[in-house]
Amino acid sequence: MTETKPLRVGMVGYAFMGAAHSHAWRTAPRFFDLPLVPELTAVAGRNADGLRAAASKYGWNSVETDWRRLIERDDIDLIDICTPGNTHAEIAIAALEAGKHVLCEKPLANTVEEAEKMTAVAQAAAERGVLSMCGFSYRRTPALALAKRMVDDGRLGEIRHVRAQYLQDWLSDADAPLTWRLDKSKSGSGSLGDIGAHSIDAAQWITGLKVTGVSALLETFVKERPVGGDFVGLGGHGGADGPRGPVTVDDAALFTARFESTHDDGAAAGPIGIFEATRFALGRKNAMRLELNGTKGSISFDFEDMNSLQFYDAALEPDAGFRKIMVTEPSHPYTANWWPTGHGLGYEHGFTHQVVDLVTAIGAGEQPSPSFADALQVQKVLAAVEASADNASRWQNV
Ligand code: SOE
Repeated sequence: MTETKPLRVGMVGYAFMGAAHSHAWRTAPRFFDLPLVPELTAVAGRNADGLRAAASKYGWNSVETDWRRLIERDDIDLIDICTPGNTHAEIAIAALEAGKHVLCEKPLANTVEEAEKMTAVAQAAAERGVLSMCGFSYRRTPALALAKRMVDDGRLGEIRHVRAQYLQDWLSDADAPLTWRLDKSKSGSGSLGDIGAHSIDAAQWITGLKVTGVSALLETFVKERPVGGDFVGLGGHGGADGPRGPVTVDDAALFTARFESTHDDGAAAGPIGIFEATRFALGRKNAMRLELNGTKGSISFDFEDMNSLQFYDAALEPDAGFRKIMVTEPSHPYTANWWPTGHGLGYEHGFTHQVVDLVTAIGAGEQPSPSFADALQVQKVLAAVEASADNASRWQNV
């Protein structure tokens, strides 16, 4: 019995995404047969006490208070970047140039320029067998992976409409404190890049079509927030009368989009889309929703009911209505490795499936998906949305 080689991971950052990724690195080899066995070799962060606590809680073998040490160490094969967007380019480029595979959280970067540089370095590294992926984890939700399978199998026919909403409400309280997600120099944008990016990637991936143009509207409802306060989850509550700092990103993003056509001769237009991303949809906690309407059928997904997919099949009698598919059958994506039919999965499983697909691709020496080039396309859409919102003409080609 040959010993399976380890894949020694060095993770940068240990907050929410660090926790989700740690869980995924530990769990993936326990439920899936992988060509390499992930090892939680080291976690890096700036605060030594917080870092040691996280290493102990999530099971990392060692700590580094400077991420550059992870790049220098020869006992690390892959760098997992779970830090704010303004750090992605420097870390990913250094890691790839040092011959380490990279998993980088979304969005890939804070600007198209950074994303282009990262993509060029990643493509050169891939020729040396050094591979990379961007962490658009919702692709690994079984119901969305099933939607992709159904579109690819022609069950919806030609797609006419894409309707994507990503609704959260953790900033509805005007006194929720100023965090890095509200500082453009760190996050790049607000709801647009943090959650809208997921909708853009999922829509492009499932339809197989790129966005070619947008017309957008961005809004910042609360212009200043408390500098400190009790941070709870992503938001929390700061003092109403303490010092306040400026919010420099969007609170909500709305945009229409055109997708490329499947007809090279331009005989028919591609799908048209409408996107909404906000953290002010009071009562909506993590409602990542996607509906596609095609010529043969429609699908509708809501992450707040993530183990099911609504499907309307035009081939059935018109009054058949939408059917609720419980995406828990062994024939569905990823589900055979977990529980018997009907028992369902959670948010964290998307990250575990992301590790499964990444490690499987690395083991096979194949380009993982989404690549940095796929993530660059999302970055171009984000930039076009911002340019359109800033531009009176409102229409921006991507
Ligand atoms: C916050 O909006 C957030 O944590 C995003 O940053 C994640 O990408 C998403 O999976 C959940 O919500």
